[in-house]
Amino acid sequence: MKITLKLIIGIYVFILSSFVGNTQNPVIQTYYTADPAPMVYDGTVYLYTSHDEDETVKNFFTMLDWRCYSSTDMVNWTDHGAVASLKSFGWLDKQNGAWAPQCIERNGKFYLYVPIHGEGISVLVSDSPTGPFIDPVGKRLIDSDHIWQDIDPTVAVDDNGQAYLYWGNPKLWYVKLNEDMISFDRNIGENGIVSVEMTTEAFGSKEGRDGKPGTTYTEGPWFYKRNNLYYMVYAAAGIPEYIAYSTSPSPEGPWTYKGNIMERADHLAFTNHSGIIDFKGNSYFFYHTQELSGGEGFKRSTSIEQFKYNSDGTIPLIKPTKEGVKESVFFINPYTRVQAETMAWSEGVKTAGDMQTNVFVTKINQGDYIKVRNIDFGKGAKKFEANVASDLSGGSIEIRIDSNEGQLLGTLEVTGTGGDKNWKTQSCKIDKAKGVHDVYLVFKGGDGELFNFDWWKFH
Ligand code: FUB
Repeated sequence: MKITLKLIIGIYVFILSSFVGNTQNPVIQTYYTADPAPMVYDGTVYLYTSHDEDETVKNFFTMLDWRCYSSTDMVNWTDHGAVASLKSFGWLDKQNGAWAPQCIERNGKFYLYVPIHGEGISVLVSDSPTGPFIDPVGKRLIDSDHIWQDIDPTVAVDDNGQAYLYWGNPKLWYVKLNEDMISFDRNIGENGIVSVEMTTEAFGSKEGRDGKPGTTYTEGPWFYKRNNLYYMVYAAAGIPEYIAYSTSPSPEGPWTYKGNIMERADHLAFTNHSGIIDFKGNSYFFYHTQELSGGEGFKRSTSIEQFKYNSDGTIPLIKPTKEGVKESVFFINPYTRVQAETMAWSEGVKTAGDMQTNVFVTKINQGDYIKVRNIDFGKGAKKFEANVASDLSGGSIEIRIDSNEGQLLGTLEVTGTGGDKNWKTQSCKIDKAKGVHDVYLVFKGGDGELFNFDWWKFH
């Protein structure tokens, strides 16, 4: 291996971060984000999530929209806002039920498959992974007679071009999608819908809710192919749920039960829901917990663990951790605009807007902060600039490195801009910063909300 300066700096940052104890999970702190569905596209991971509202209504899942985040390094996530919602469907008269989504790209179009609890599974389409998504069908996609069981769609396109959509709780069904991805082959199963045989060989054994012998399969399937083996990962034996999986030599089964991936634990929620990807040579397991401040069974948040497949393709038991992904696979360049809503961790703040209206950081109060990991200052930065908006007198941004109380490089005094959407770029000199650091933007000011924050850049 070539020993380069970057490699030495990387090892230094890694060792340092192990000492200061990087907490990376849950990966989004500004909203509750459940049912993670990662998609790798064009060197970027897009993370689609359902969204548990801050206020739970009638002690049940309160879920109105689907959110999207992206990352190129697996530690800093950029918020793209709510990319679709129940309102995306003109025919739908529903105030709740935006459950677990999955998005997939085909021929330059992005298909977002979503369940609406009690209304079955529908699809939205966009020219961009971050929307806007529109309804190409005008009604639900899966027109089954078991609409309440039609949740948790998962989609993959096989090497021969055949796309499969699996879903279901507590049974598992699939359709073979046509190339348009918004209709399916009606010549198989029952009007196109194939019911998977739920045997204990396929999905493990557990006593069913009716007291009769059943399988562990419960919901939240995640279907994919890797090295000629097909995987079905799912929430099992609920509730509380753990994550188990089965494999098959073909996309249509027969499936063989392979056991647990993530066991139950007190700090996990009563549901769990997973997604798995390979990205830049590493494998990542996405799941949800109730670990974010204020979290509980109806306020869940996405976490990620890196893992390695065993040599025979089996998946090891994965432990939920607070540290999550330890090493980033990319350093952030601070000399181009970085969106303020790109962060590895934050305290106190929220984001607002969407990709069409501009996403920004808001609800900034005294003492809140944003952490951005692994910023490569190279030979040195001397100036910091930020695009901000404040209808009051503003506040300030302390630019610190390696901890929220770490070395102070400089302070940007944010002055009023005449409106909380009246964006102005303001700047300050900083002490020269060199090498790779985690940057903490710490907000200071008086009572109440200080300003909105759109992007930043070093010079
Ligand atoms: O988020 C609502 C439901 O809870 C999902 O559809 C299930 O997979 C479970 O996570």
